[in-house]
Amino acid sequence: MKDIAKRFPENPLLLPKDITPSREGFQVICLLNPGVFTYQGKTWILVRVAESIAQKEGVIFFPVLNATGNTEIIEVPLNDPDLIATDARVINYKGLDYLTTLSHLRLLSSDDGVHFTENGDYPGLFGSGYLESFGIEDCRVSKIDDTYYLTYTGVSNNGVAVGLRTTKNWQQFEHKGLILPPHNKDCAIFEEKINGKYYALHRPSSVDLGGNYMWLAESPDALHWGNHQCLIKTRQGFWDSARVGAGAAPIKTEKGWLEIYHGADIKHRYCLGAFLMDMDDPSKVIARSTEPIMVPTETYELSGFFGFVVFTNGHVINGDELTIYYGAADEFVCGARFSIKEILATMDI
Ligand code: MAN
Repeated sequence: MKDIAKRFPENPLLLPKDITPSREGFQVICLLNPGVFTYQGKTWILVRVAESIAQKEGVIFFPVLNATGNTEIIEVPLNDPDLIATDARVINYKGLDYLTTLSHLRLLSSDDGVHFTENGDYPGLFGSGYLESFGIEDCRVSKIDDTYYLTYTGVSNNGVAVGLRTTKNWQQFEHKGLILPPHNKDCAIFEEKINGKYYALHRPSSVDLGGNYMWLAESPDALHWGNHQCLIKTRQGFWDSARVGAGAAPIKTEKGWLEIYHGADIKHRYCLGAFLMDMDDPSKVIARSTEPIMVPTETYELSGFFGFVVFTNGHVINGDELTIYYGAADEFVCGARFSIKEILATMDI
């Protein structure tokens, strides 16, 4: 299927081998889903680094952080009847879920938006505390005034939830704890207050009634969130029939707030789409794309750690040009450009 993304010819921009593991004995398995921001004239990505240790035949190892912040390795024989390992990302052992990899976030910067390098002055961000013992993932970065708000997925055996850290200089961070309890992820804070309030998109999951829908919340201080409203649902028979979740912060356009989001179907194919919210009242959805604006089509999107995935949670805007950075096949970092006008033209406004 043809889409309207103009992929970088240099894709994939980053592969797991381009990053040094966080500690000896670890291997980087995936580099994915970067948050994006500009700082000191450069483009920065806060990339999710998913690590594990070298696997041995007949055994599965999975790393978790313990209470002191050190890594522990859990080892289970593959033929253990209490082990269910059918998804590359998650396993179930003795009735409990674990992740096959442990993620942290790494800062890389670039002058041209294509070639990214790490700089020792900006260390990585790691899970901390018992609510992040399975790592931190998929960070959205929103800048409001001179503060960067980092909303990320904190994972532990207590559930999958949204954590917040803030920074002004990318060297000192304030840990604000969980702002949305499990099960919740894909949280993006609007980069401007609307009528004096902060707004955020987020994705709680409700398995019995409801589903994996996108919600809107408001807050007086970006810490305490309330007045939750259900905004965007999955659509049966569509490319976004199983789950939907916000990308990065909404983009302010003449027509309203434009959000690029991911939608997955029951076969776990992840595409990107868009919807538009009213400028003064984002709980009003004005339009939504019927067809995806980006579909996994390239080899690096179709095959990798978890194939058939394009997933974005970071972008840079320059006039009409939207540059998204995205995780391809849950393994590589890639880039693509769009015209904002062209995205808006795909929607019935
Ligand atoms: C899903 C996937 C994984 C992720 C877990 C926890 O299974 O998105 O990549 O690690 O959720 O967030």
